[in-house]
Amino acid sequence: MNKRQILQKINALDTEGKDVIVLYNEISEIVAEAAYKDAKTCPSRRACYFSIEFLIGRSFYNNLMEAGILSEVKEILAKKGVDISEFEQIEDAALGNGGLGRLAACFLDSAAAEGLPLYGYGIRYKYGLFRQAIENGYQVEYPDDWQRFGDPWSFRREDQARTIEFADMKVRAVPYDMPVLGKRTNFLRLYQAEGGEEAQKISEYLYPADDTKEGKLLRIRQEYFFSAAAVGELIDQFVAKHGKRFAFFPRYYSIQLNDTHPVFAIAEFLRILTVSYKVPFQKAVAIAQKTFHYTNHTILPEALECWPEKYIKKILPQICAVLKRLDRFARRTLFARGCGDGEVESMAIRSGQNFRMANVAVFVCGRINGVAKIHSEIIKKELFQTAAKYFPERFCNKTNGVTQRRWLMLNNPALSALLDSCAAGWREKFDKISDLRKIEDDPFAIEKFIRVKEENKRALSDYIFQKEGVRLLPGAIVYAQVKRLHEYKRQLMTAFAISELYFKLKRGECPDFAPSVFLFGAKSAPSYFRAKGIIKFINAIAAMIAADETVNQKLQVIFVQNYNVSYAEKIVAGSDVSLQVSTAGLEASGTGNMKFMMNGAVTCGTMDGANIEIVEHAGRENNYIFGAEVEEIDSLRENGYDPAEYLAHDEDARRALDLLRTFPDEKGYYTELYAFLTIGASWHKPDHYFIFRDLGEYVAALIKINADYKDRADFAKKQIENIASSAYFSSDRTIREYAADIWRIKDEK
Ligand code: 26Q
Repeated sequence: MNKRQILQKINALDTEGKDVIVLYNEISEIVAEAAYKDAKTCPSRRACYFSIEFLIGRSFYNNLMEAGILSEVKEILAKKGVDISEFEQIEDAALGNGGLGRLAACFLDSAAAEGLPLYGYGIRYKYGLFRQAIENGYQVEYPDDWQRFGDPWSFRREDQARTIEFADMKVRAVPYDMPVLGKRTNFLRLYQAEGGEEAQKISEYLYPADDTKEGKLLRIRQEYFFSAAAVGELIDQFVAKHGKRFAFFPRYYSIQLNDTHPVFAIAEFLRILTVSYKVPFQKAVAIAQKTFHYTNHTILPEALECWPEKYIKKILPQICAVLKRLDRFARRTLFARGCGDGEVESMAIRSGQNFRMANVAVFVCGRINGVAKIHSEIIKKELFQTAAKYFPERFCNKTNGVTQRRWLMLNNPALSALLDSCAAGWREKFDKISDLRKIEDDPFAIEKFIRVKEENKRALSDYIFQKEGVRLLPGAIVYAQVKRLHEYKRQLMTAFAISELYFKLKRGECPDFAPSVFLFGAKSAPSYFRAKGIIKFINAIAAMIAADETVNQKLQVIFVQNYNVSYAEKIVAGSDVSLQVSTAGLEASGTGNMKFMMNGAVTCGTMDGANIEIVEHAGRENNYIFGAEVEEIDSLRENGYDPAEYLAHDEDARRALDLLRTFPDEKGYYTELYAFLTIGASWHKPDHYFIFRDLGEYVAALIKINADYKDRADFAKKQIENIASSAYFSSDRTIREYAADIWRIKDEK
C-alpha cells in the first residue's frame, strides 16, 4: 500500500462544512480501496475461518492504525479543524454477541499481522446485536441498524454471487469483502441473502429467536446459507485451478469451524463431492477429515446444537440424507473400532429424532480443540469422552488470546507511551512487554504508571458521563464485570457481594474503606427471563446505594447501557480490578480477562477458564483468587449441595438474598430468582451455579483488595506484573499455534 498516495488523497479532501459521516465515508473509502487492491489471493495453502459471528467493532481507527497512518491522518484533520475523535459517533459493527465472535475478529487481525493467509467467512446481517437501553432498570432492545452510517469498508462482489438452494426457495448469496489490514492483507467475506422477501430474512438478524418452529427453521437456513456459500465457493475455486482430484483439496484448504454453527459445511462438502462429483462416500469423508477442524467454545448442554430431523428434511432434503448416511457410516466405523453400544450411541450423529451437530464435528474433524487448558481437558474427560478414548490424537488445546493492537495500542495510548519508554520494541515484538517488569523497583516509574491509570479513569468517567449521565466517584477503585449476561458468569453473585459490602459500610464496619465503583456491562438474550431479572436487580441495588447519603461517597454501582466493543475499549483501560467469577469448570476461557490483564487490572476471580493460566503467568499473589475449584464443584454436584447450609452461617448473605423479597417486583423476576436459588426448578437443583458456596470468599477477596489498595504503589506493582506477563495472551501467539499445529500455513509475506 502506498502510504504517501493515501495521505495525499486524504489531504486533498474538502472538509469545509462537511458532515462527519460523509467525511468518515470518504476517508474510509480511500483507505479501504488501497487495502483491497492489496488483498492477496493465496498462492498456496490457506486457512478459512467459518463463523456465525464476527464482532469487529469500529473499523476506522483500527484500520488507519494498521495502515500506519493514524497519527498522520489525525494531524491532517486537525489542520483542517476536524478532531479525529468525532468519528467515534459512528457506531460499531456488532455482528456478534460475545467471546466467540470477538475471538474471530482478533484472529483475523492477528493472522494479518503475522502474514498468515487466513480468510473469514460469515453472514452480513442487516441488523447486528440489538442496541440496549436501560429504562427504569429494565433492559429494552432496539434494532441495531449499523449500516445507516454507510459501510465504506466492504466491497460488494456481485460477480461472485452464488445460488443457495432450499427445498422451498432459492437464495442468492452475495459476498461483501472487507479487507483485513496488517503485514499481509487478508479479507473477511460476509454473505448477504437476496432474492425476495423470504430470502432476505436469512441475513436480517443475528440470532433470531429460535423458540418456535419458524425460528428454528430460520436458524437452520442461516447456518446452511453461509456454510454452503463458502464451501461451494472453495470447491469451485479448487476445481477451476486443480481439477477434480479432490484428494488434493486438503493440500490447499484448511477449514476451521468456530463452534457448531457452521457444521452444515461438512454436510454440504460431502453432498457436493458425492452427488455432484461422484466421489465415493467413504473417500469423501476421509478428505473432509483432513480439511475440517472444530473449536468448541462451551460445555453448557443448552448450547449444544440439536436440530430435529424433520425440519432439516423439510428444507434441506439432500443434507438430511447426507447426515443420515454419515450417521450410519459413523456407527459402523465405531463398532469396527471396538466401541460398545453405549459408546456408539453417545457419539452418534442421529439421536432420537435429532441431529447432534457437535457429534458431526467430532466424528469428522481432523483436529478438535478447546480454548483454554482446563477447558480442553474437560471436553476430553466429559463432553467428548468416548471420542477422546478412541481418537485421542484429534484433541488439542489452543488457549485463546486477544489482539494487543486493538486492546492495548489503540485503546490505551497513555499506557502504550509508557511501554515505549520502558519496554522498547514491544510494538513489533510483543514478548518484549516483559521488560516492563524492570520498573517494579523504580518508584518514579511506578508513579508514572499510577498517573496513567488515573488519566484513563478520568477519560472513562467522562465517557460514562456522556453516555449515562453519572460520573465515577473520584479517586475510587474501579471494578468491572463486563460480559454477556449469563447465570454461570454469576453477575448475580457480584450483586450479592456488593450488597454485603453495603451492609458492612452501613454498620460502620469498614471505616477505612477506599471508595469503590462497580461497573457492569452486559446484554441479556431478549428471551432470557432470569438474565433480565438480574439486570433489573443490579440496577435496583445501584439505585438503593446511590440514594443512601451515608454510603454513596464510598460505594457506587453503574450498569452501563449498550456494552459493546467500543465501550469495552474504554473500560478495560480505566479499571483496576477485573471480575471473572464464573462457576469453576463453566467458562471455557474468557477473553475479557486477558484484555484487562494487558491493561493493568488484577483479576479477582475463580480458578476457571484462562484465569488459571493468567495466574500461572502473573502469579497468584498478584491476583485475587477465591472459591471452589473444579474438583470441589464436581463433588458438590455429585454428593449433594445445599445452599441453605452456607446461608445458615452467614447473616449478610441471607440479607443480600432477602433483597429479592423486599424490592418491588413488578414483573415477577425476583420471585423466580429467589425460588431458583432456594428451592430450584423442574430442571435443576437450588442454586445450581453454587453462588452461596463462593459468596463469602468473594466478599473477603473484595475486602482484601480494598485494604491492599491503600498501599497504592504496592498494588500498582501487582498491576504492572500482570501487564508484563501478558505476552502469552496475545492472539498472535494463539494464531501461530493454529497455523503451525492445525492449518500448517506459513507466513506468506
Ligand atoms: C447454541 C444453540 C442454540 C442457540 C445459540 C447457541 C449459541 C450461540 C452462541 C451457543 C454459544 C454461543 C457463543 C458462545 C461463546 O461466545 N462462547 C465463549 O467463547 C469465548 C471464545 O472462545 C470464550 O472465551 C468464552 O469462555 C465462551 O463463553
